[in-house]
Amino acid sequence: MSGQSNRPLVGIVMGSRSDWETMQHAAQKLEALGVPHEVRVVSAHRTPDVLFEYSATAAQRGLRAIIAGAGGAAHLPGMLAAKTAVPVLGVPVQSKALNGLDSLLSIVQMPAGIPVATFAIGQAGASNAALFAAAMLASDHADIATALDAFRKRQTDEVAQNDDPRK
Ligand code: RP5
Repeated sequence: MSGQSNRPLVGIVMGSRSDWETMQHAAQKLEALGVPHEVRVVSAHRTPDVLFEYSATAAQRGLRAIIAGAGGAAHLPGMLAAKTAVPVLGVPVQSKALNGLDSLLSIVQMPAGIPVATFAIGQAGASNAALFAAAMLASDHADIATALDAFRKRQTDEVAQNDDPRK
């Protein structure tokens, strides 16, 4: 499928505005790859009704993946996944108290039956969740496939051109 509309294909959600410092890296990657996306703060415990509405309508609104970042008792990705079959990509935000290990374990340890794909803690996880979402979309969206290929090639070239760490 090519010939894109601007209708969001990916939703980036986070439990708090304080997660944006991390989650902006997902948004930047999607922006760079030309993936239409939306960004929302949706809290599992502060705005549970919004969470239910968001996930229950995600598929019909055209979302094909949801990148969900949360810290601490990070139940947001799992709760979203409970209410939608749209793939949920969980990003553990680095919490102050436990450096994000609590977030990671909260997100990764989903009981069998409701999957959440879990990425690295912090910025790397946010970036990779976006790249993963783009890869999921690439087979149906030629322009995203081309942008992803170009990104990978640039990354490879940069390493090859700077392969002497003393310089
Ligand atoms: C979680 O609690 C959020 O995802 C955030 O990472 C963490 C702290 O939230 P704030 O107290 O900064 O709003 O719900």
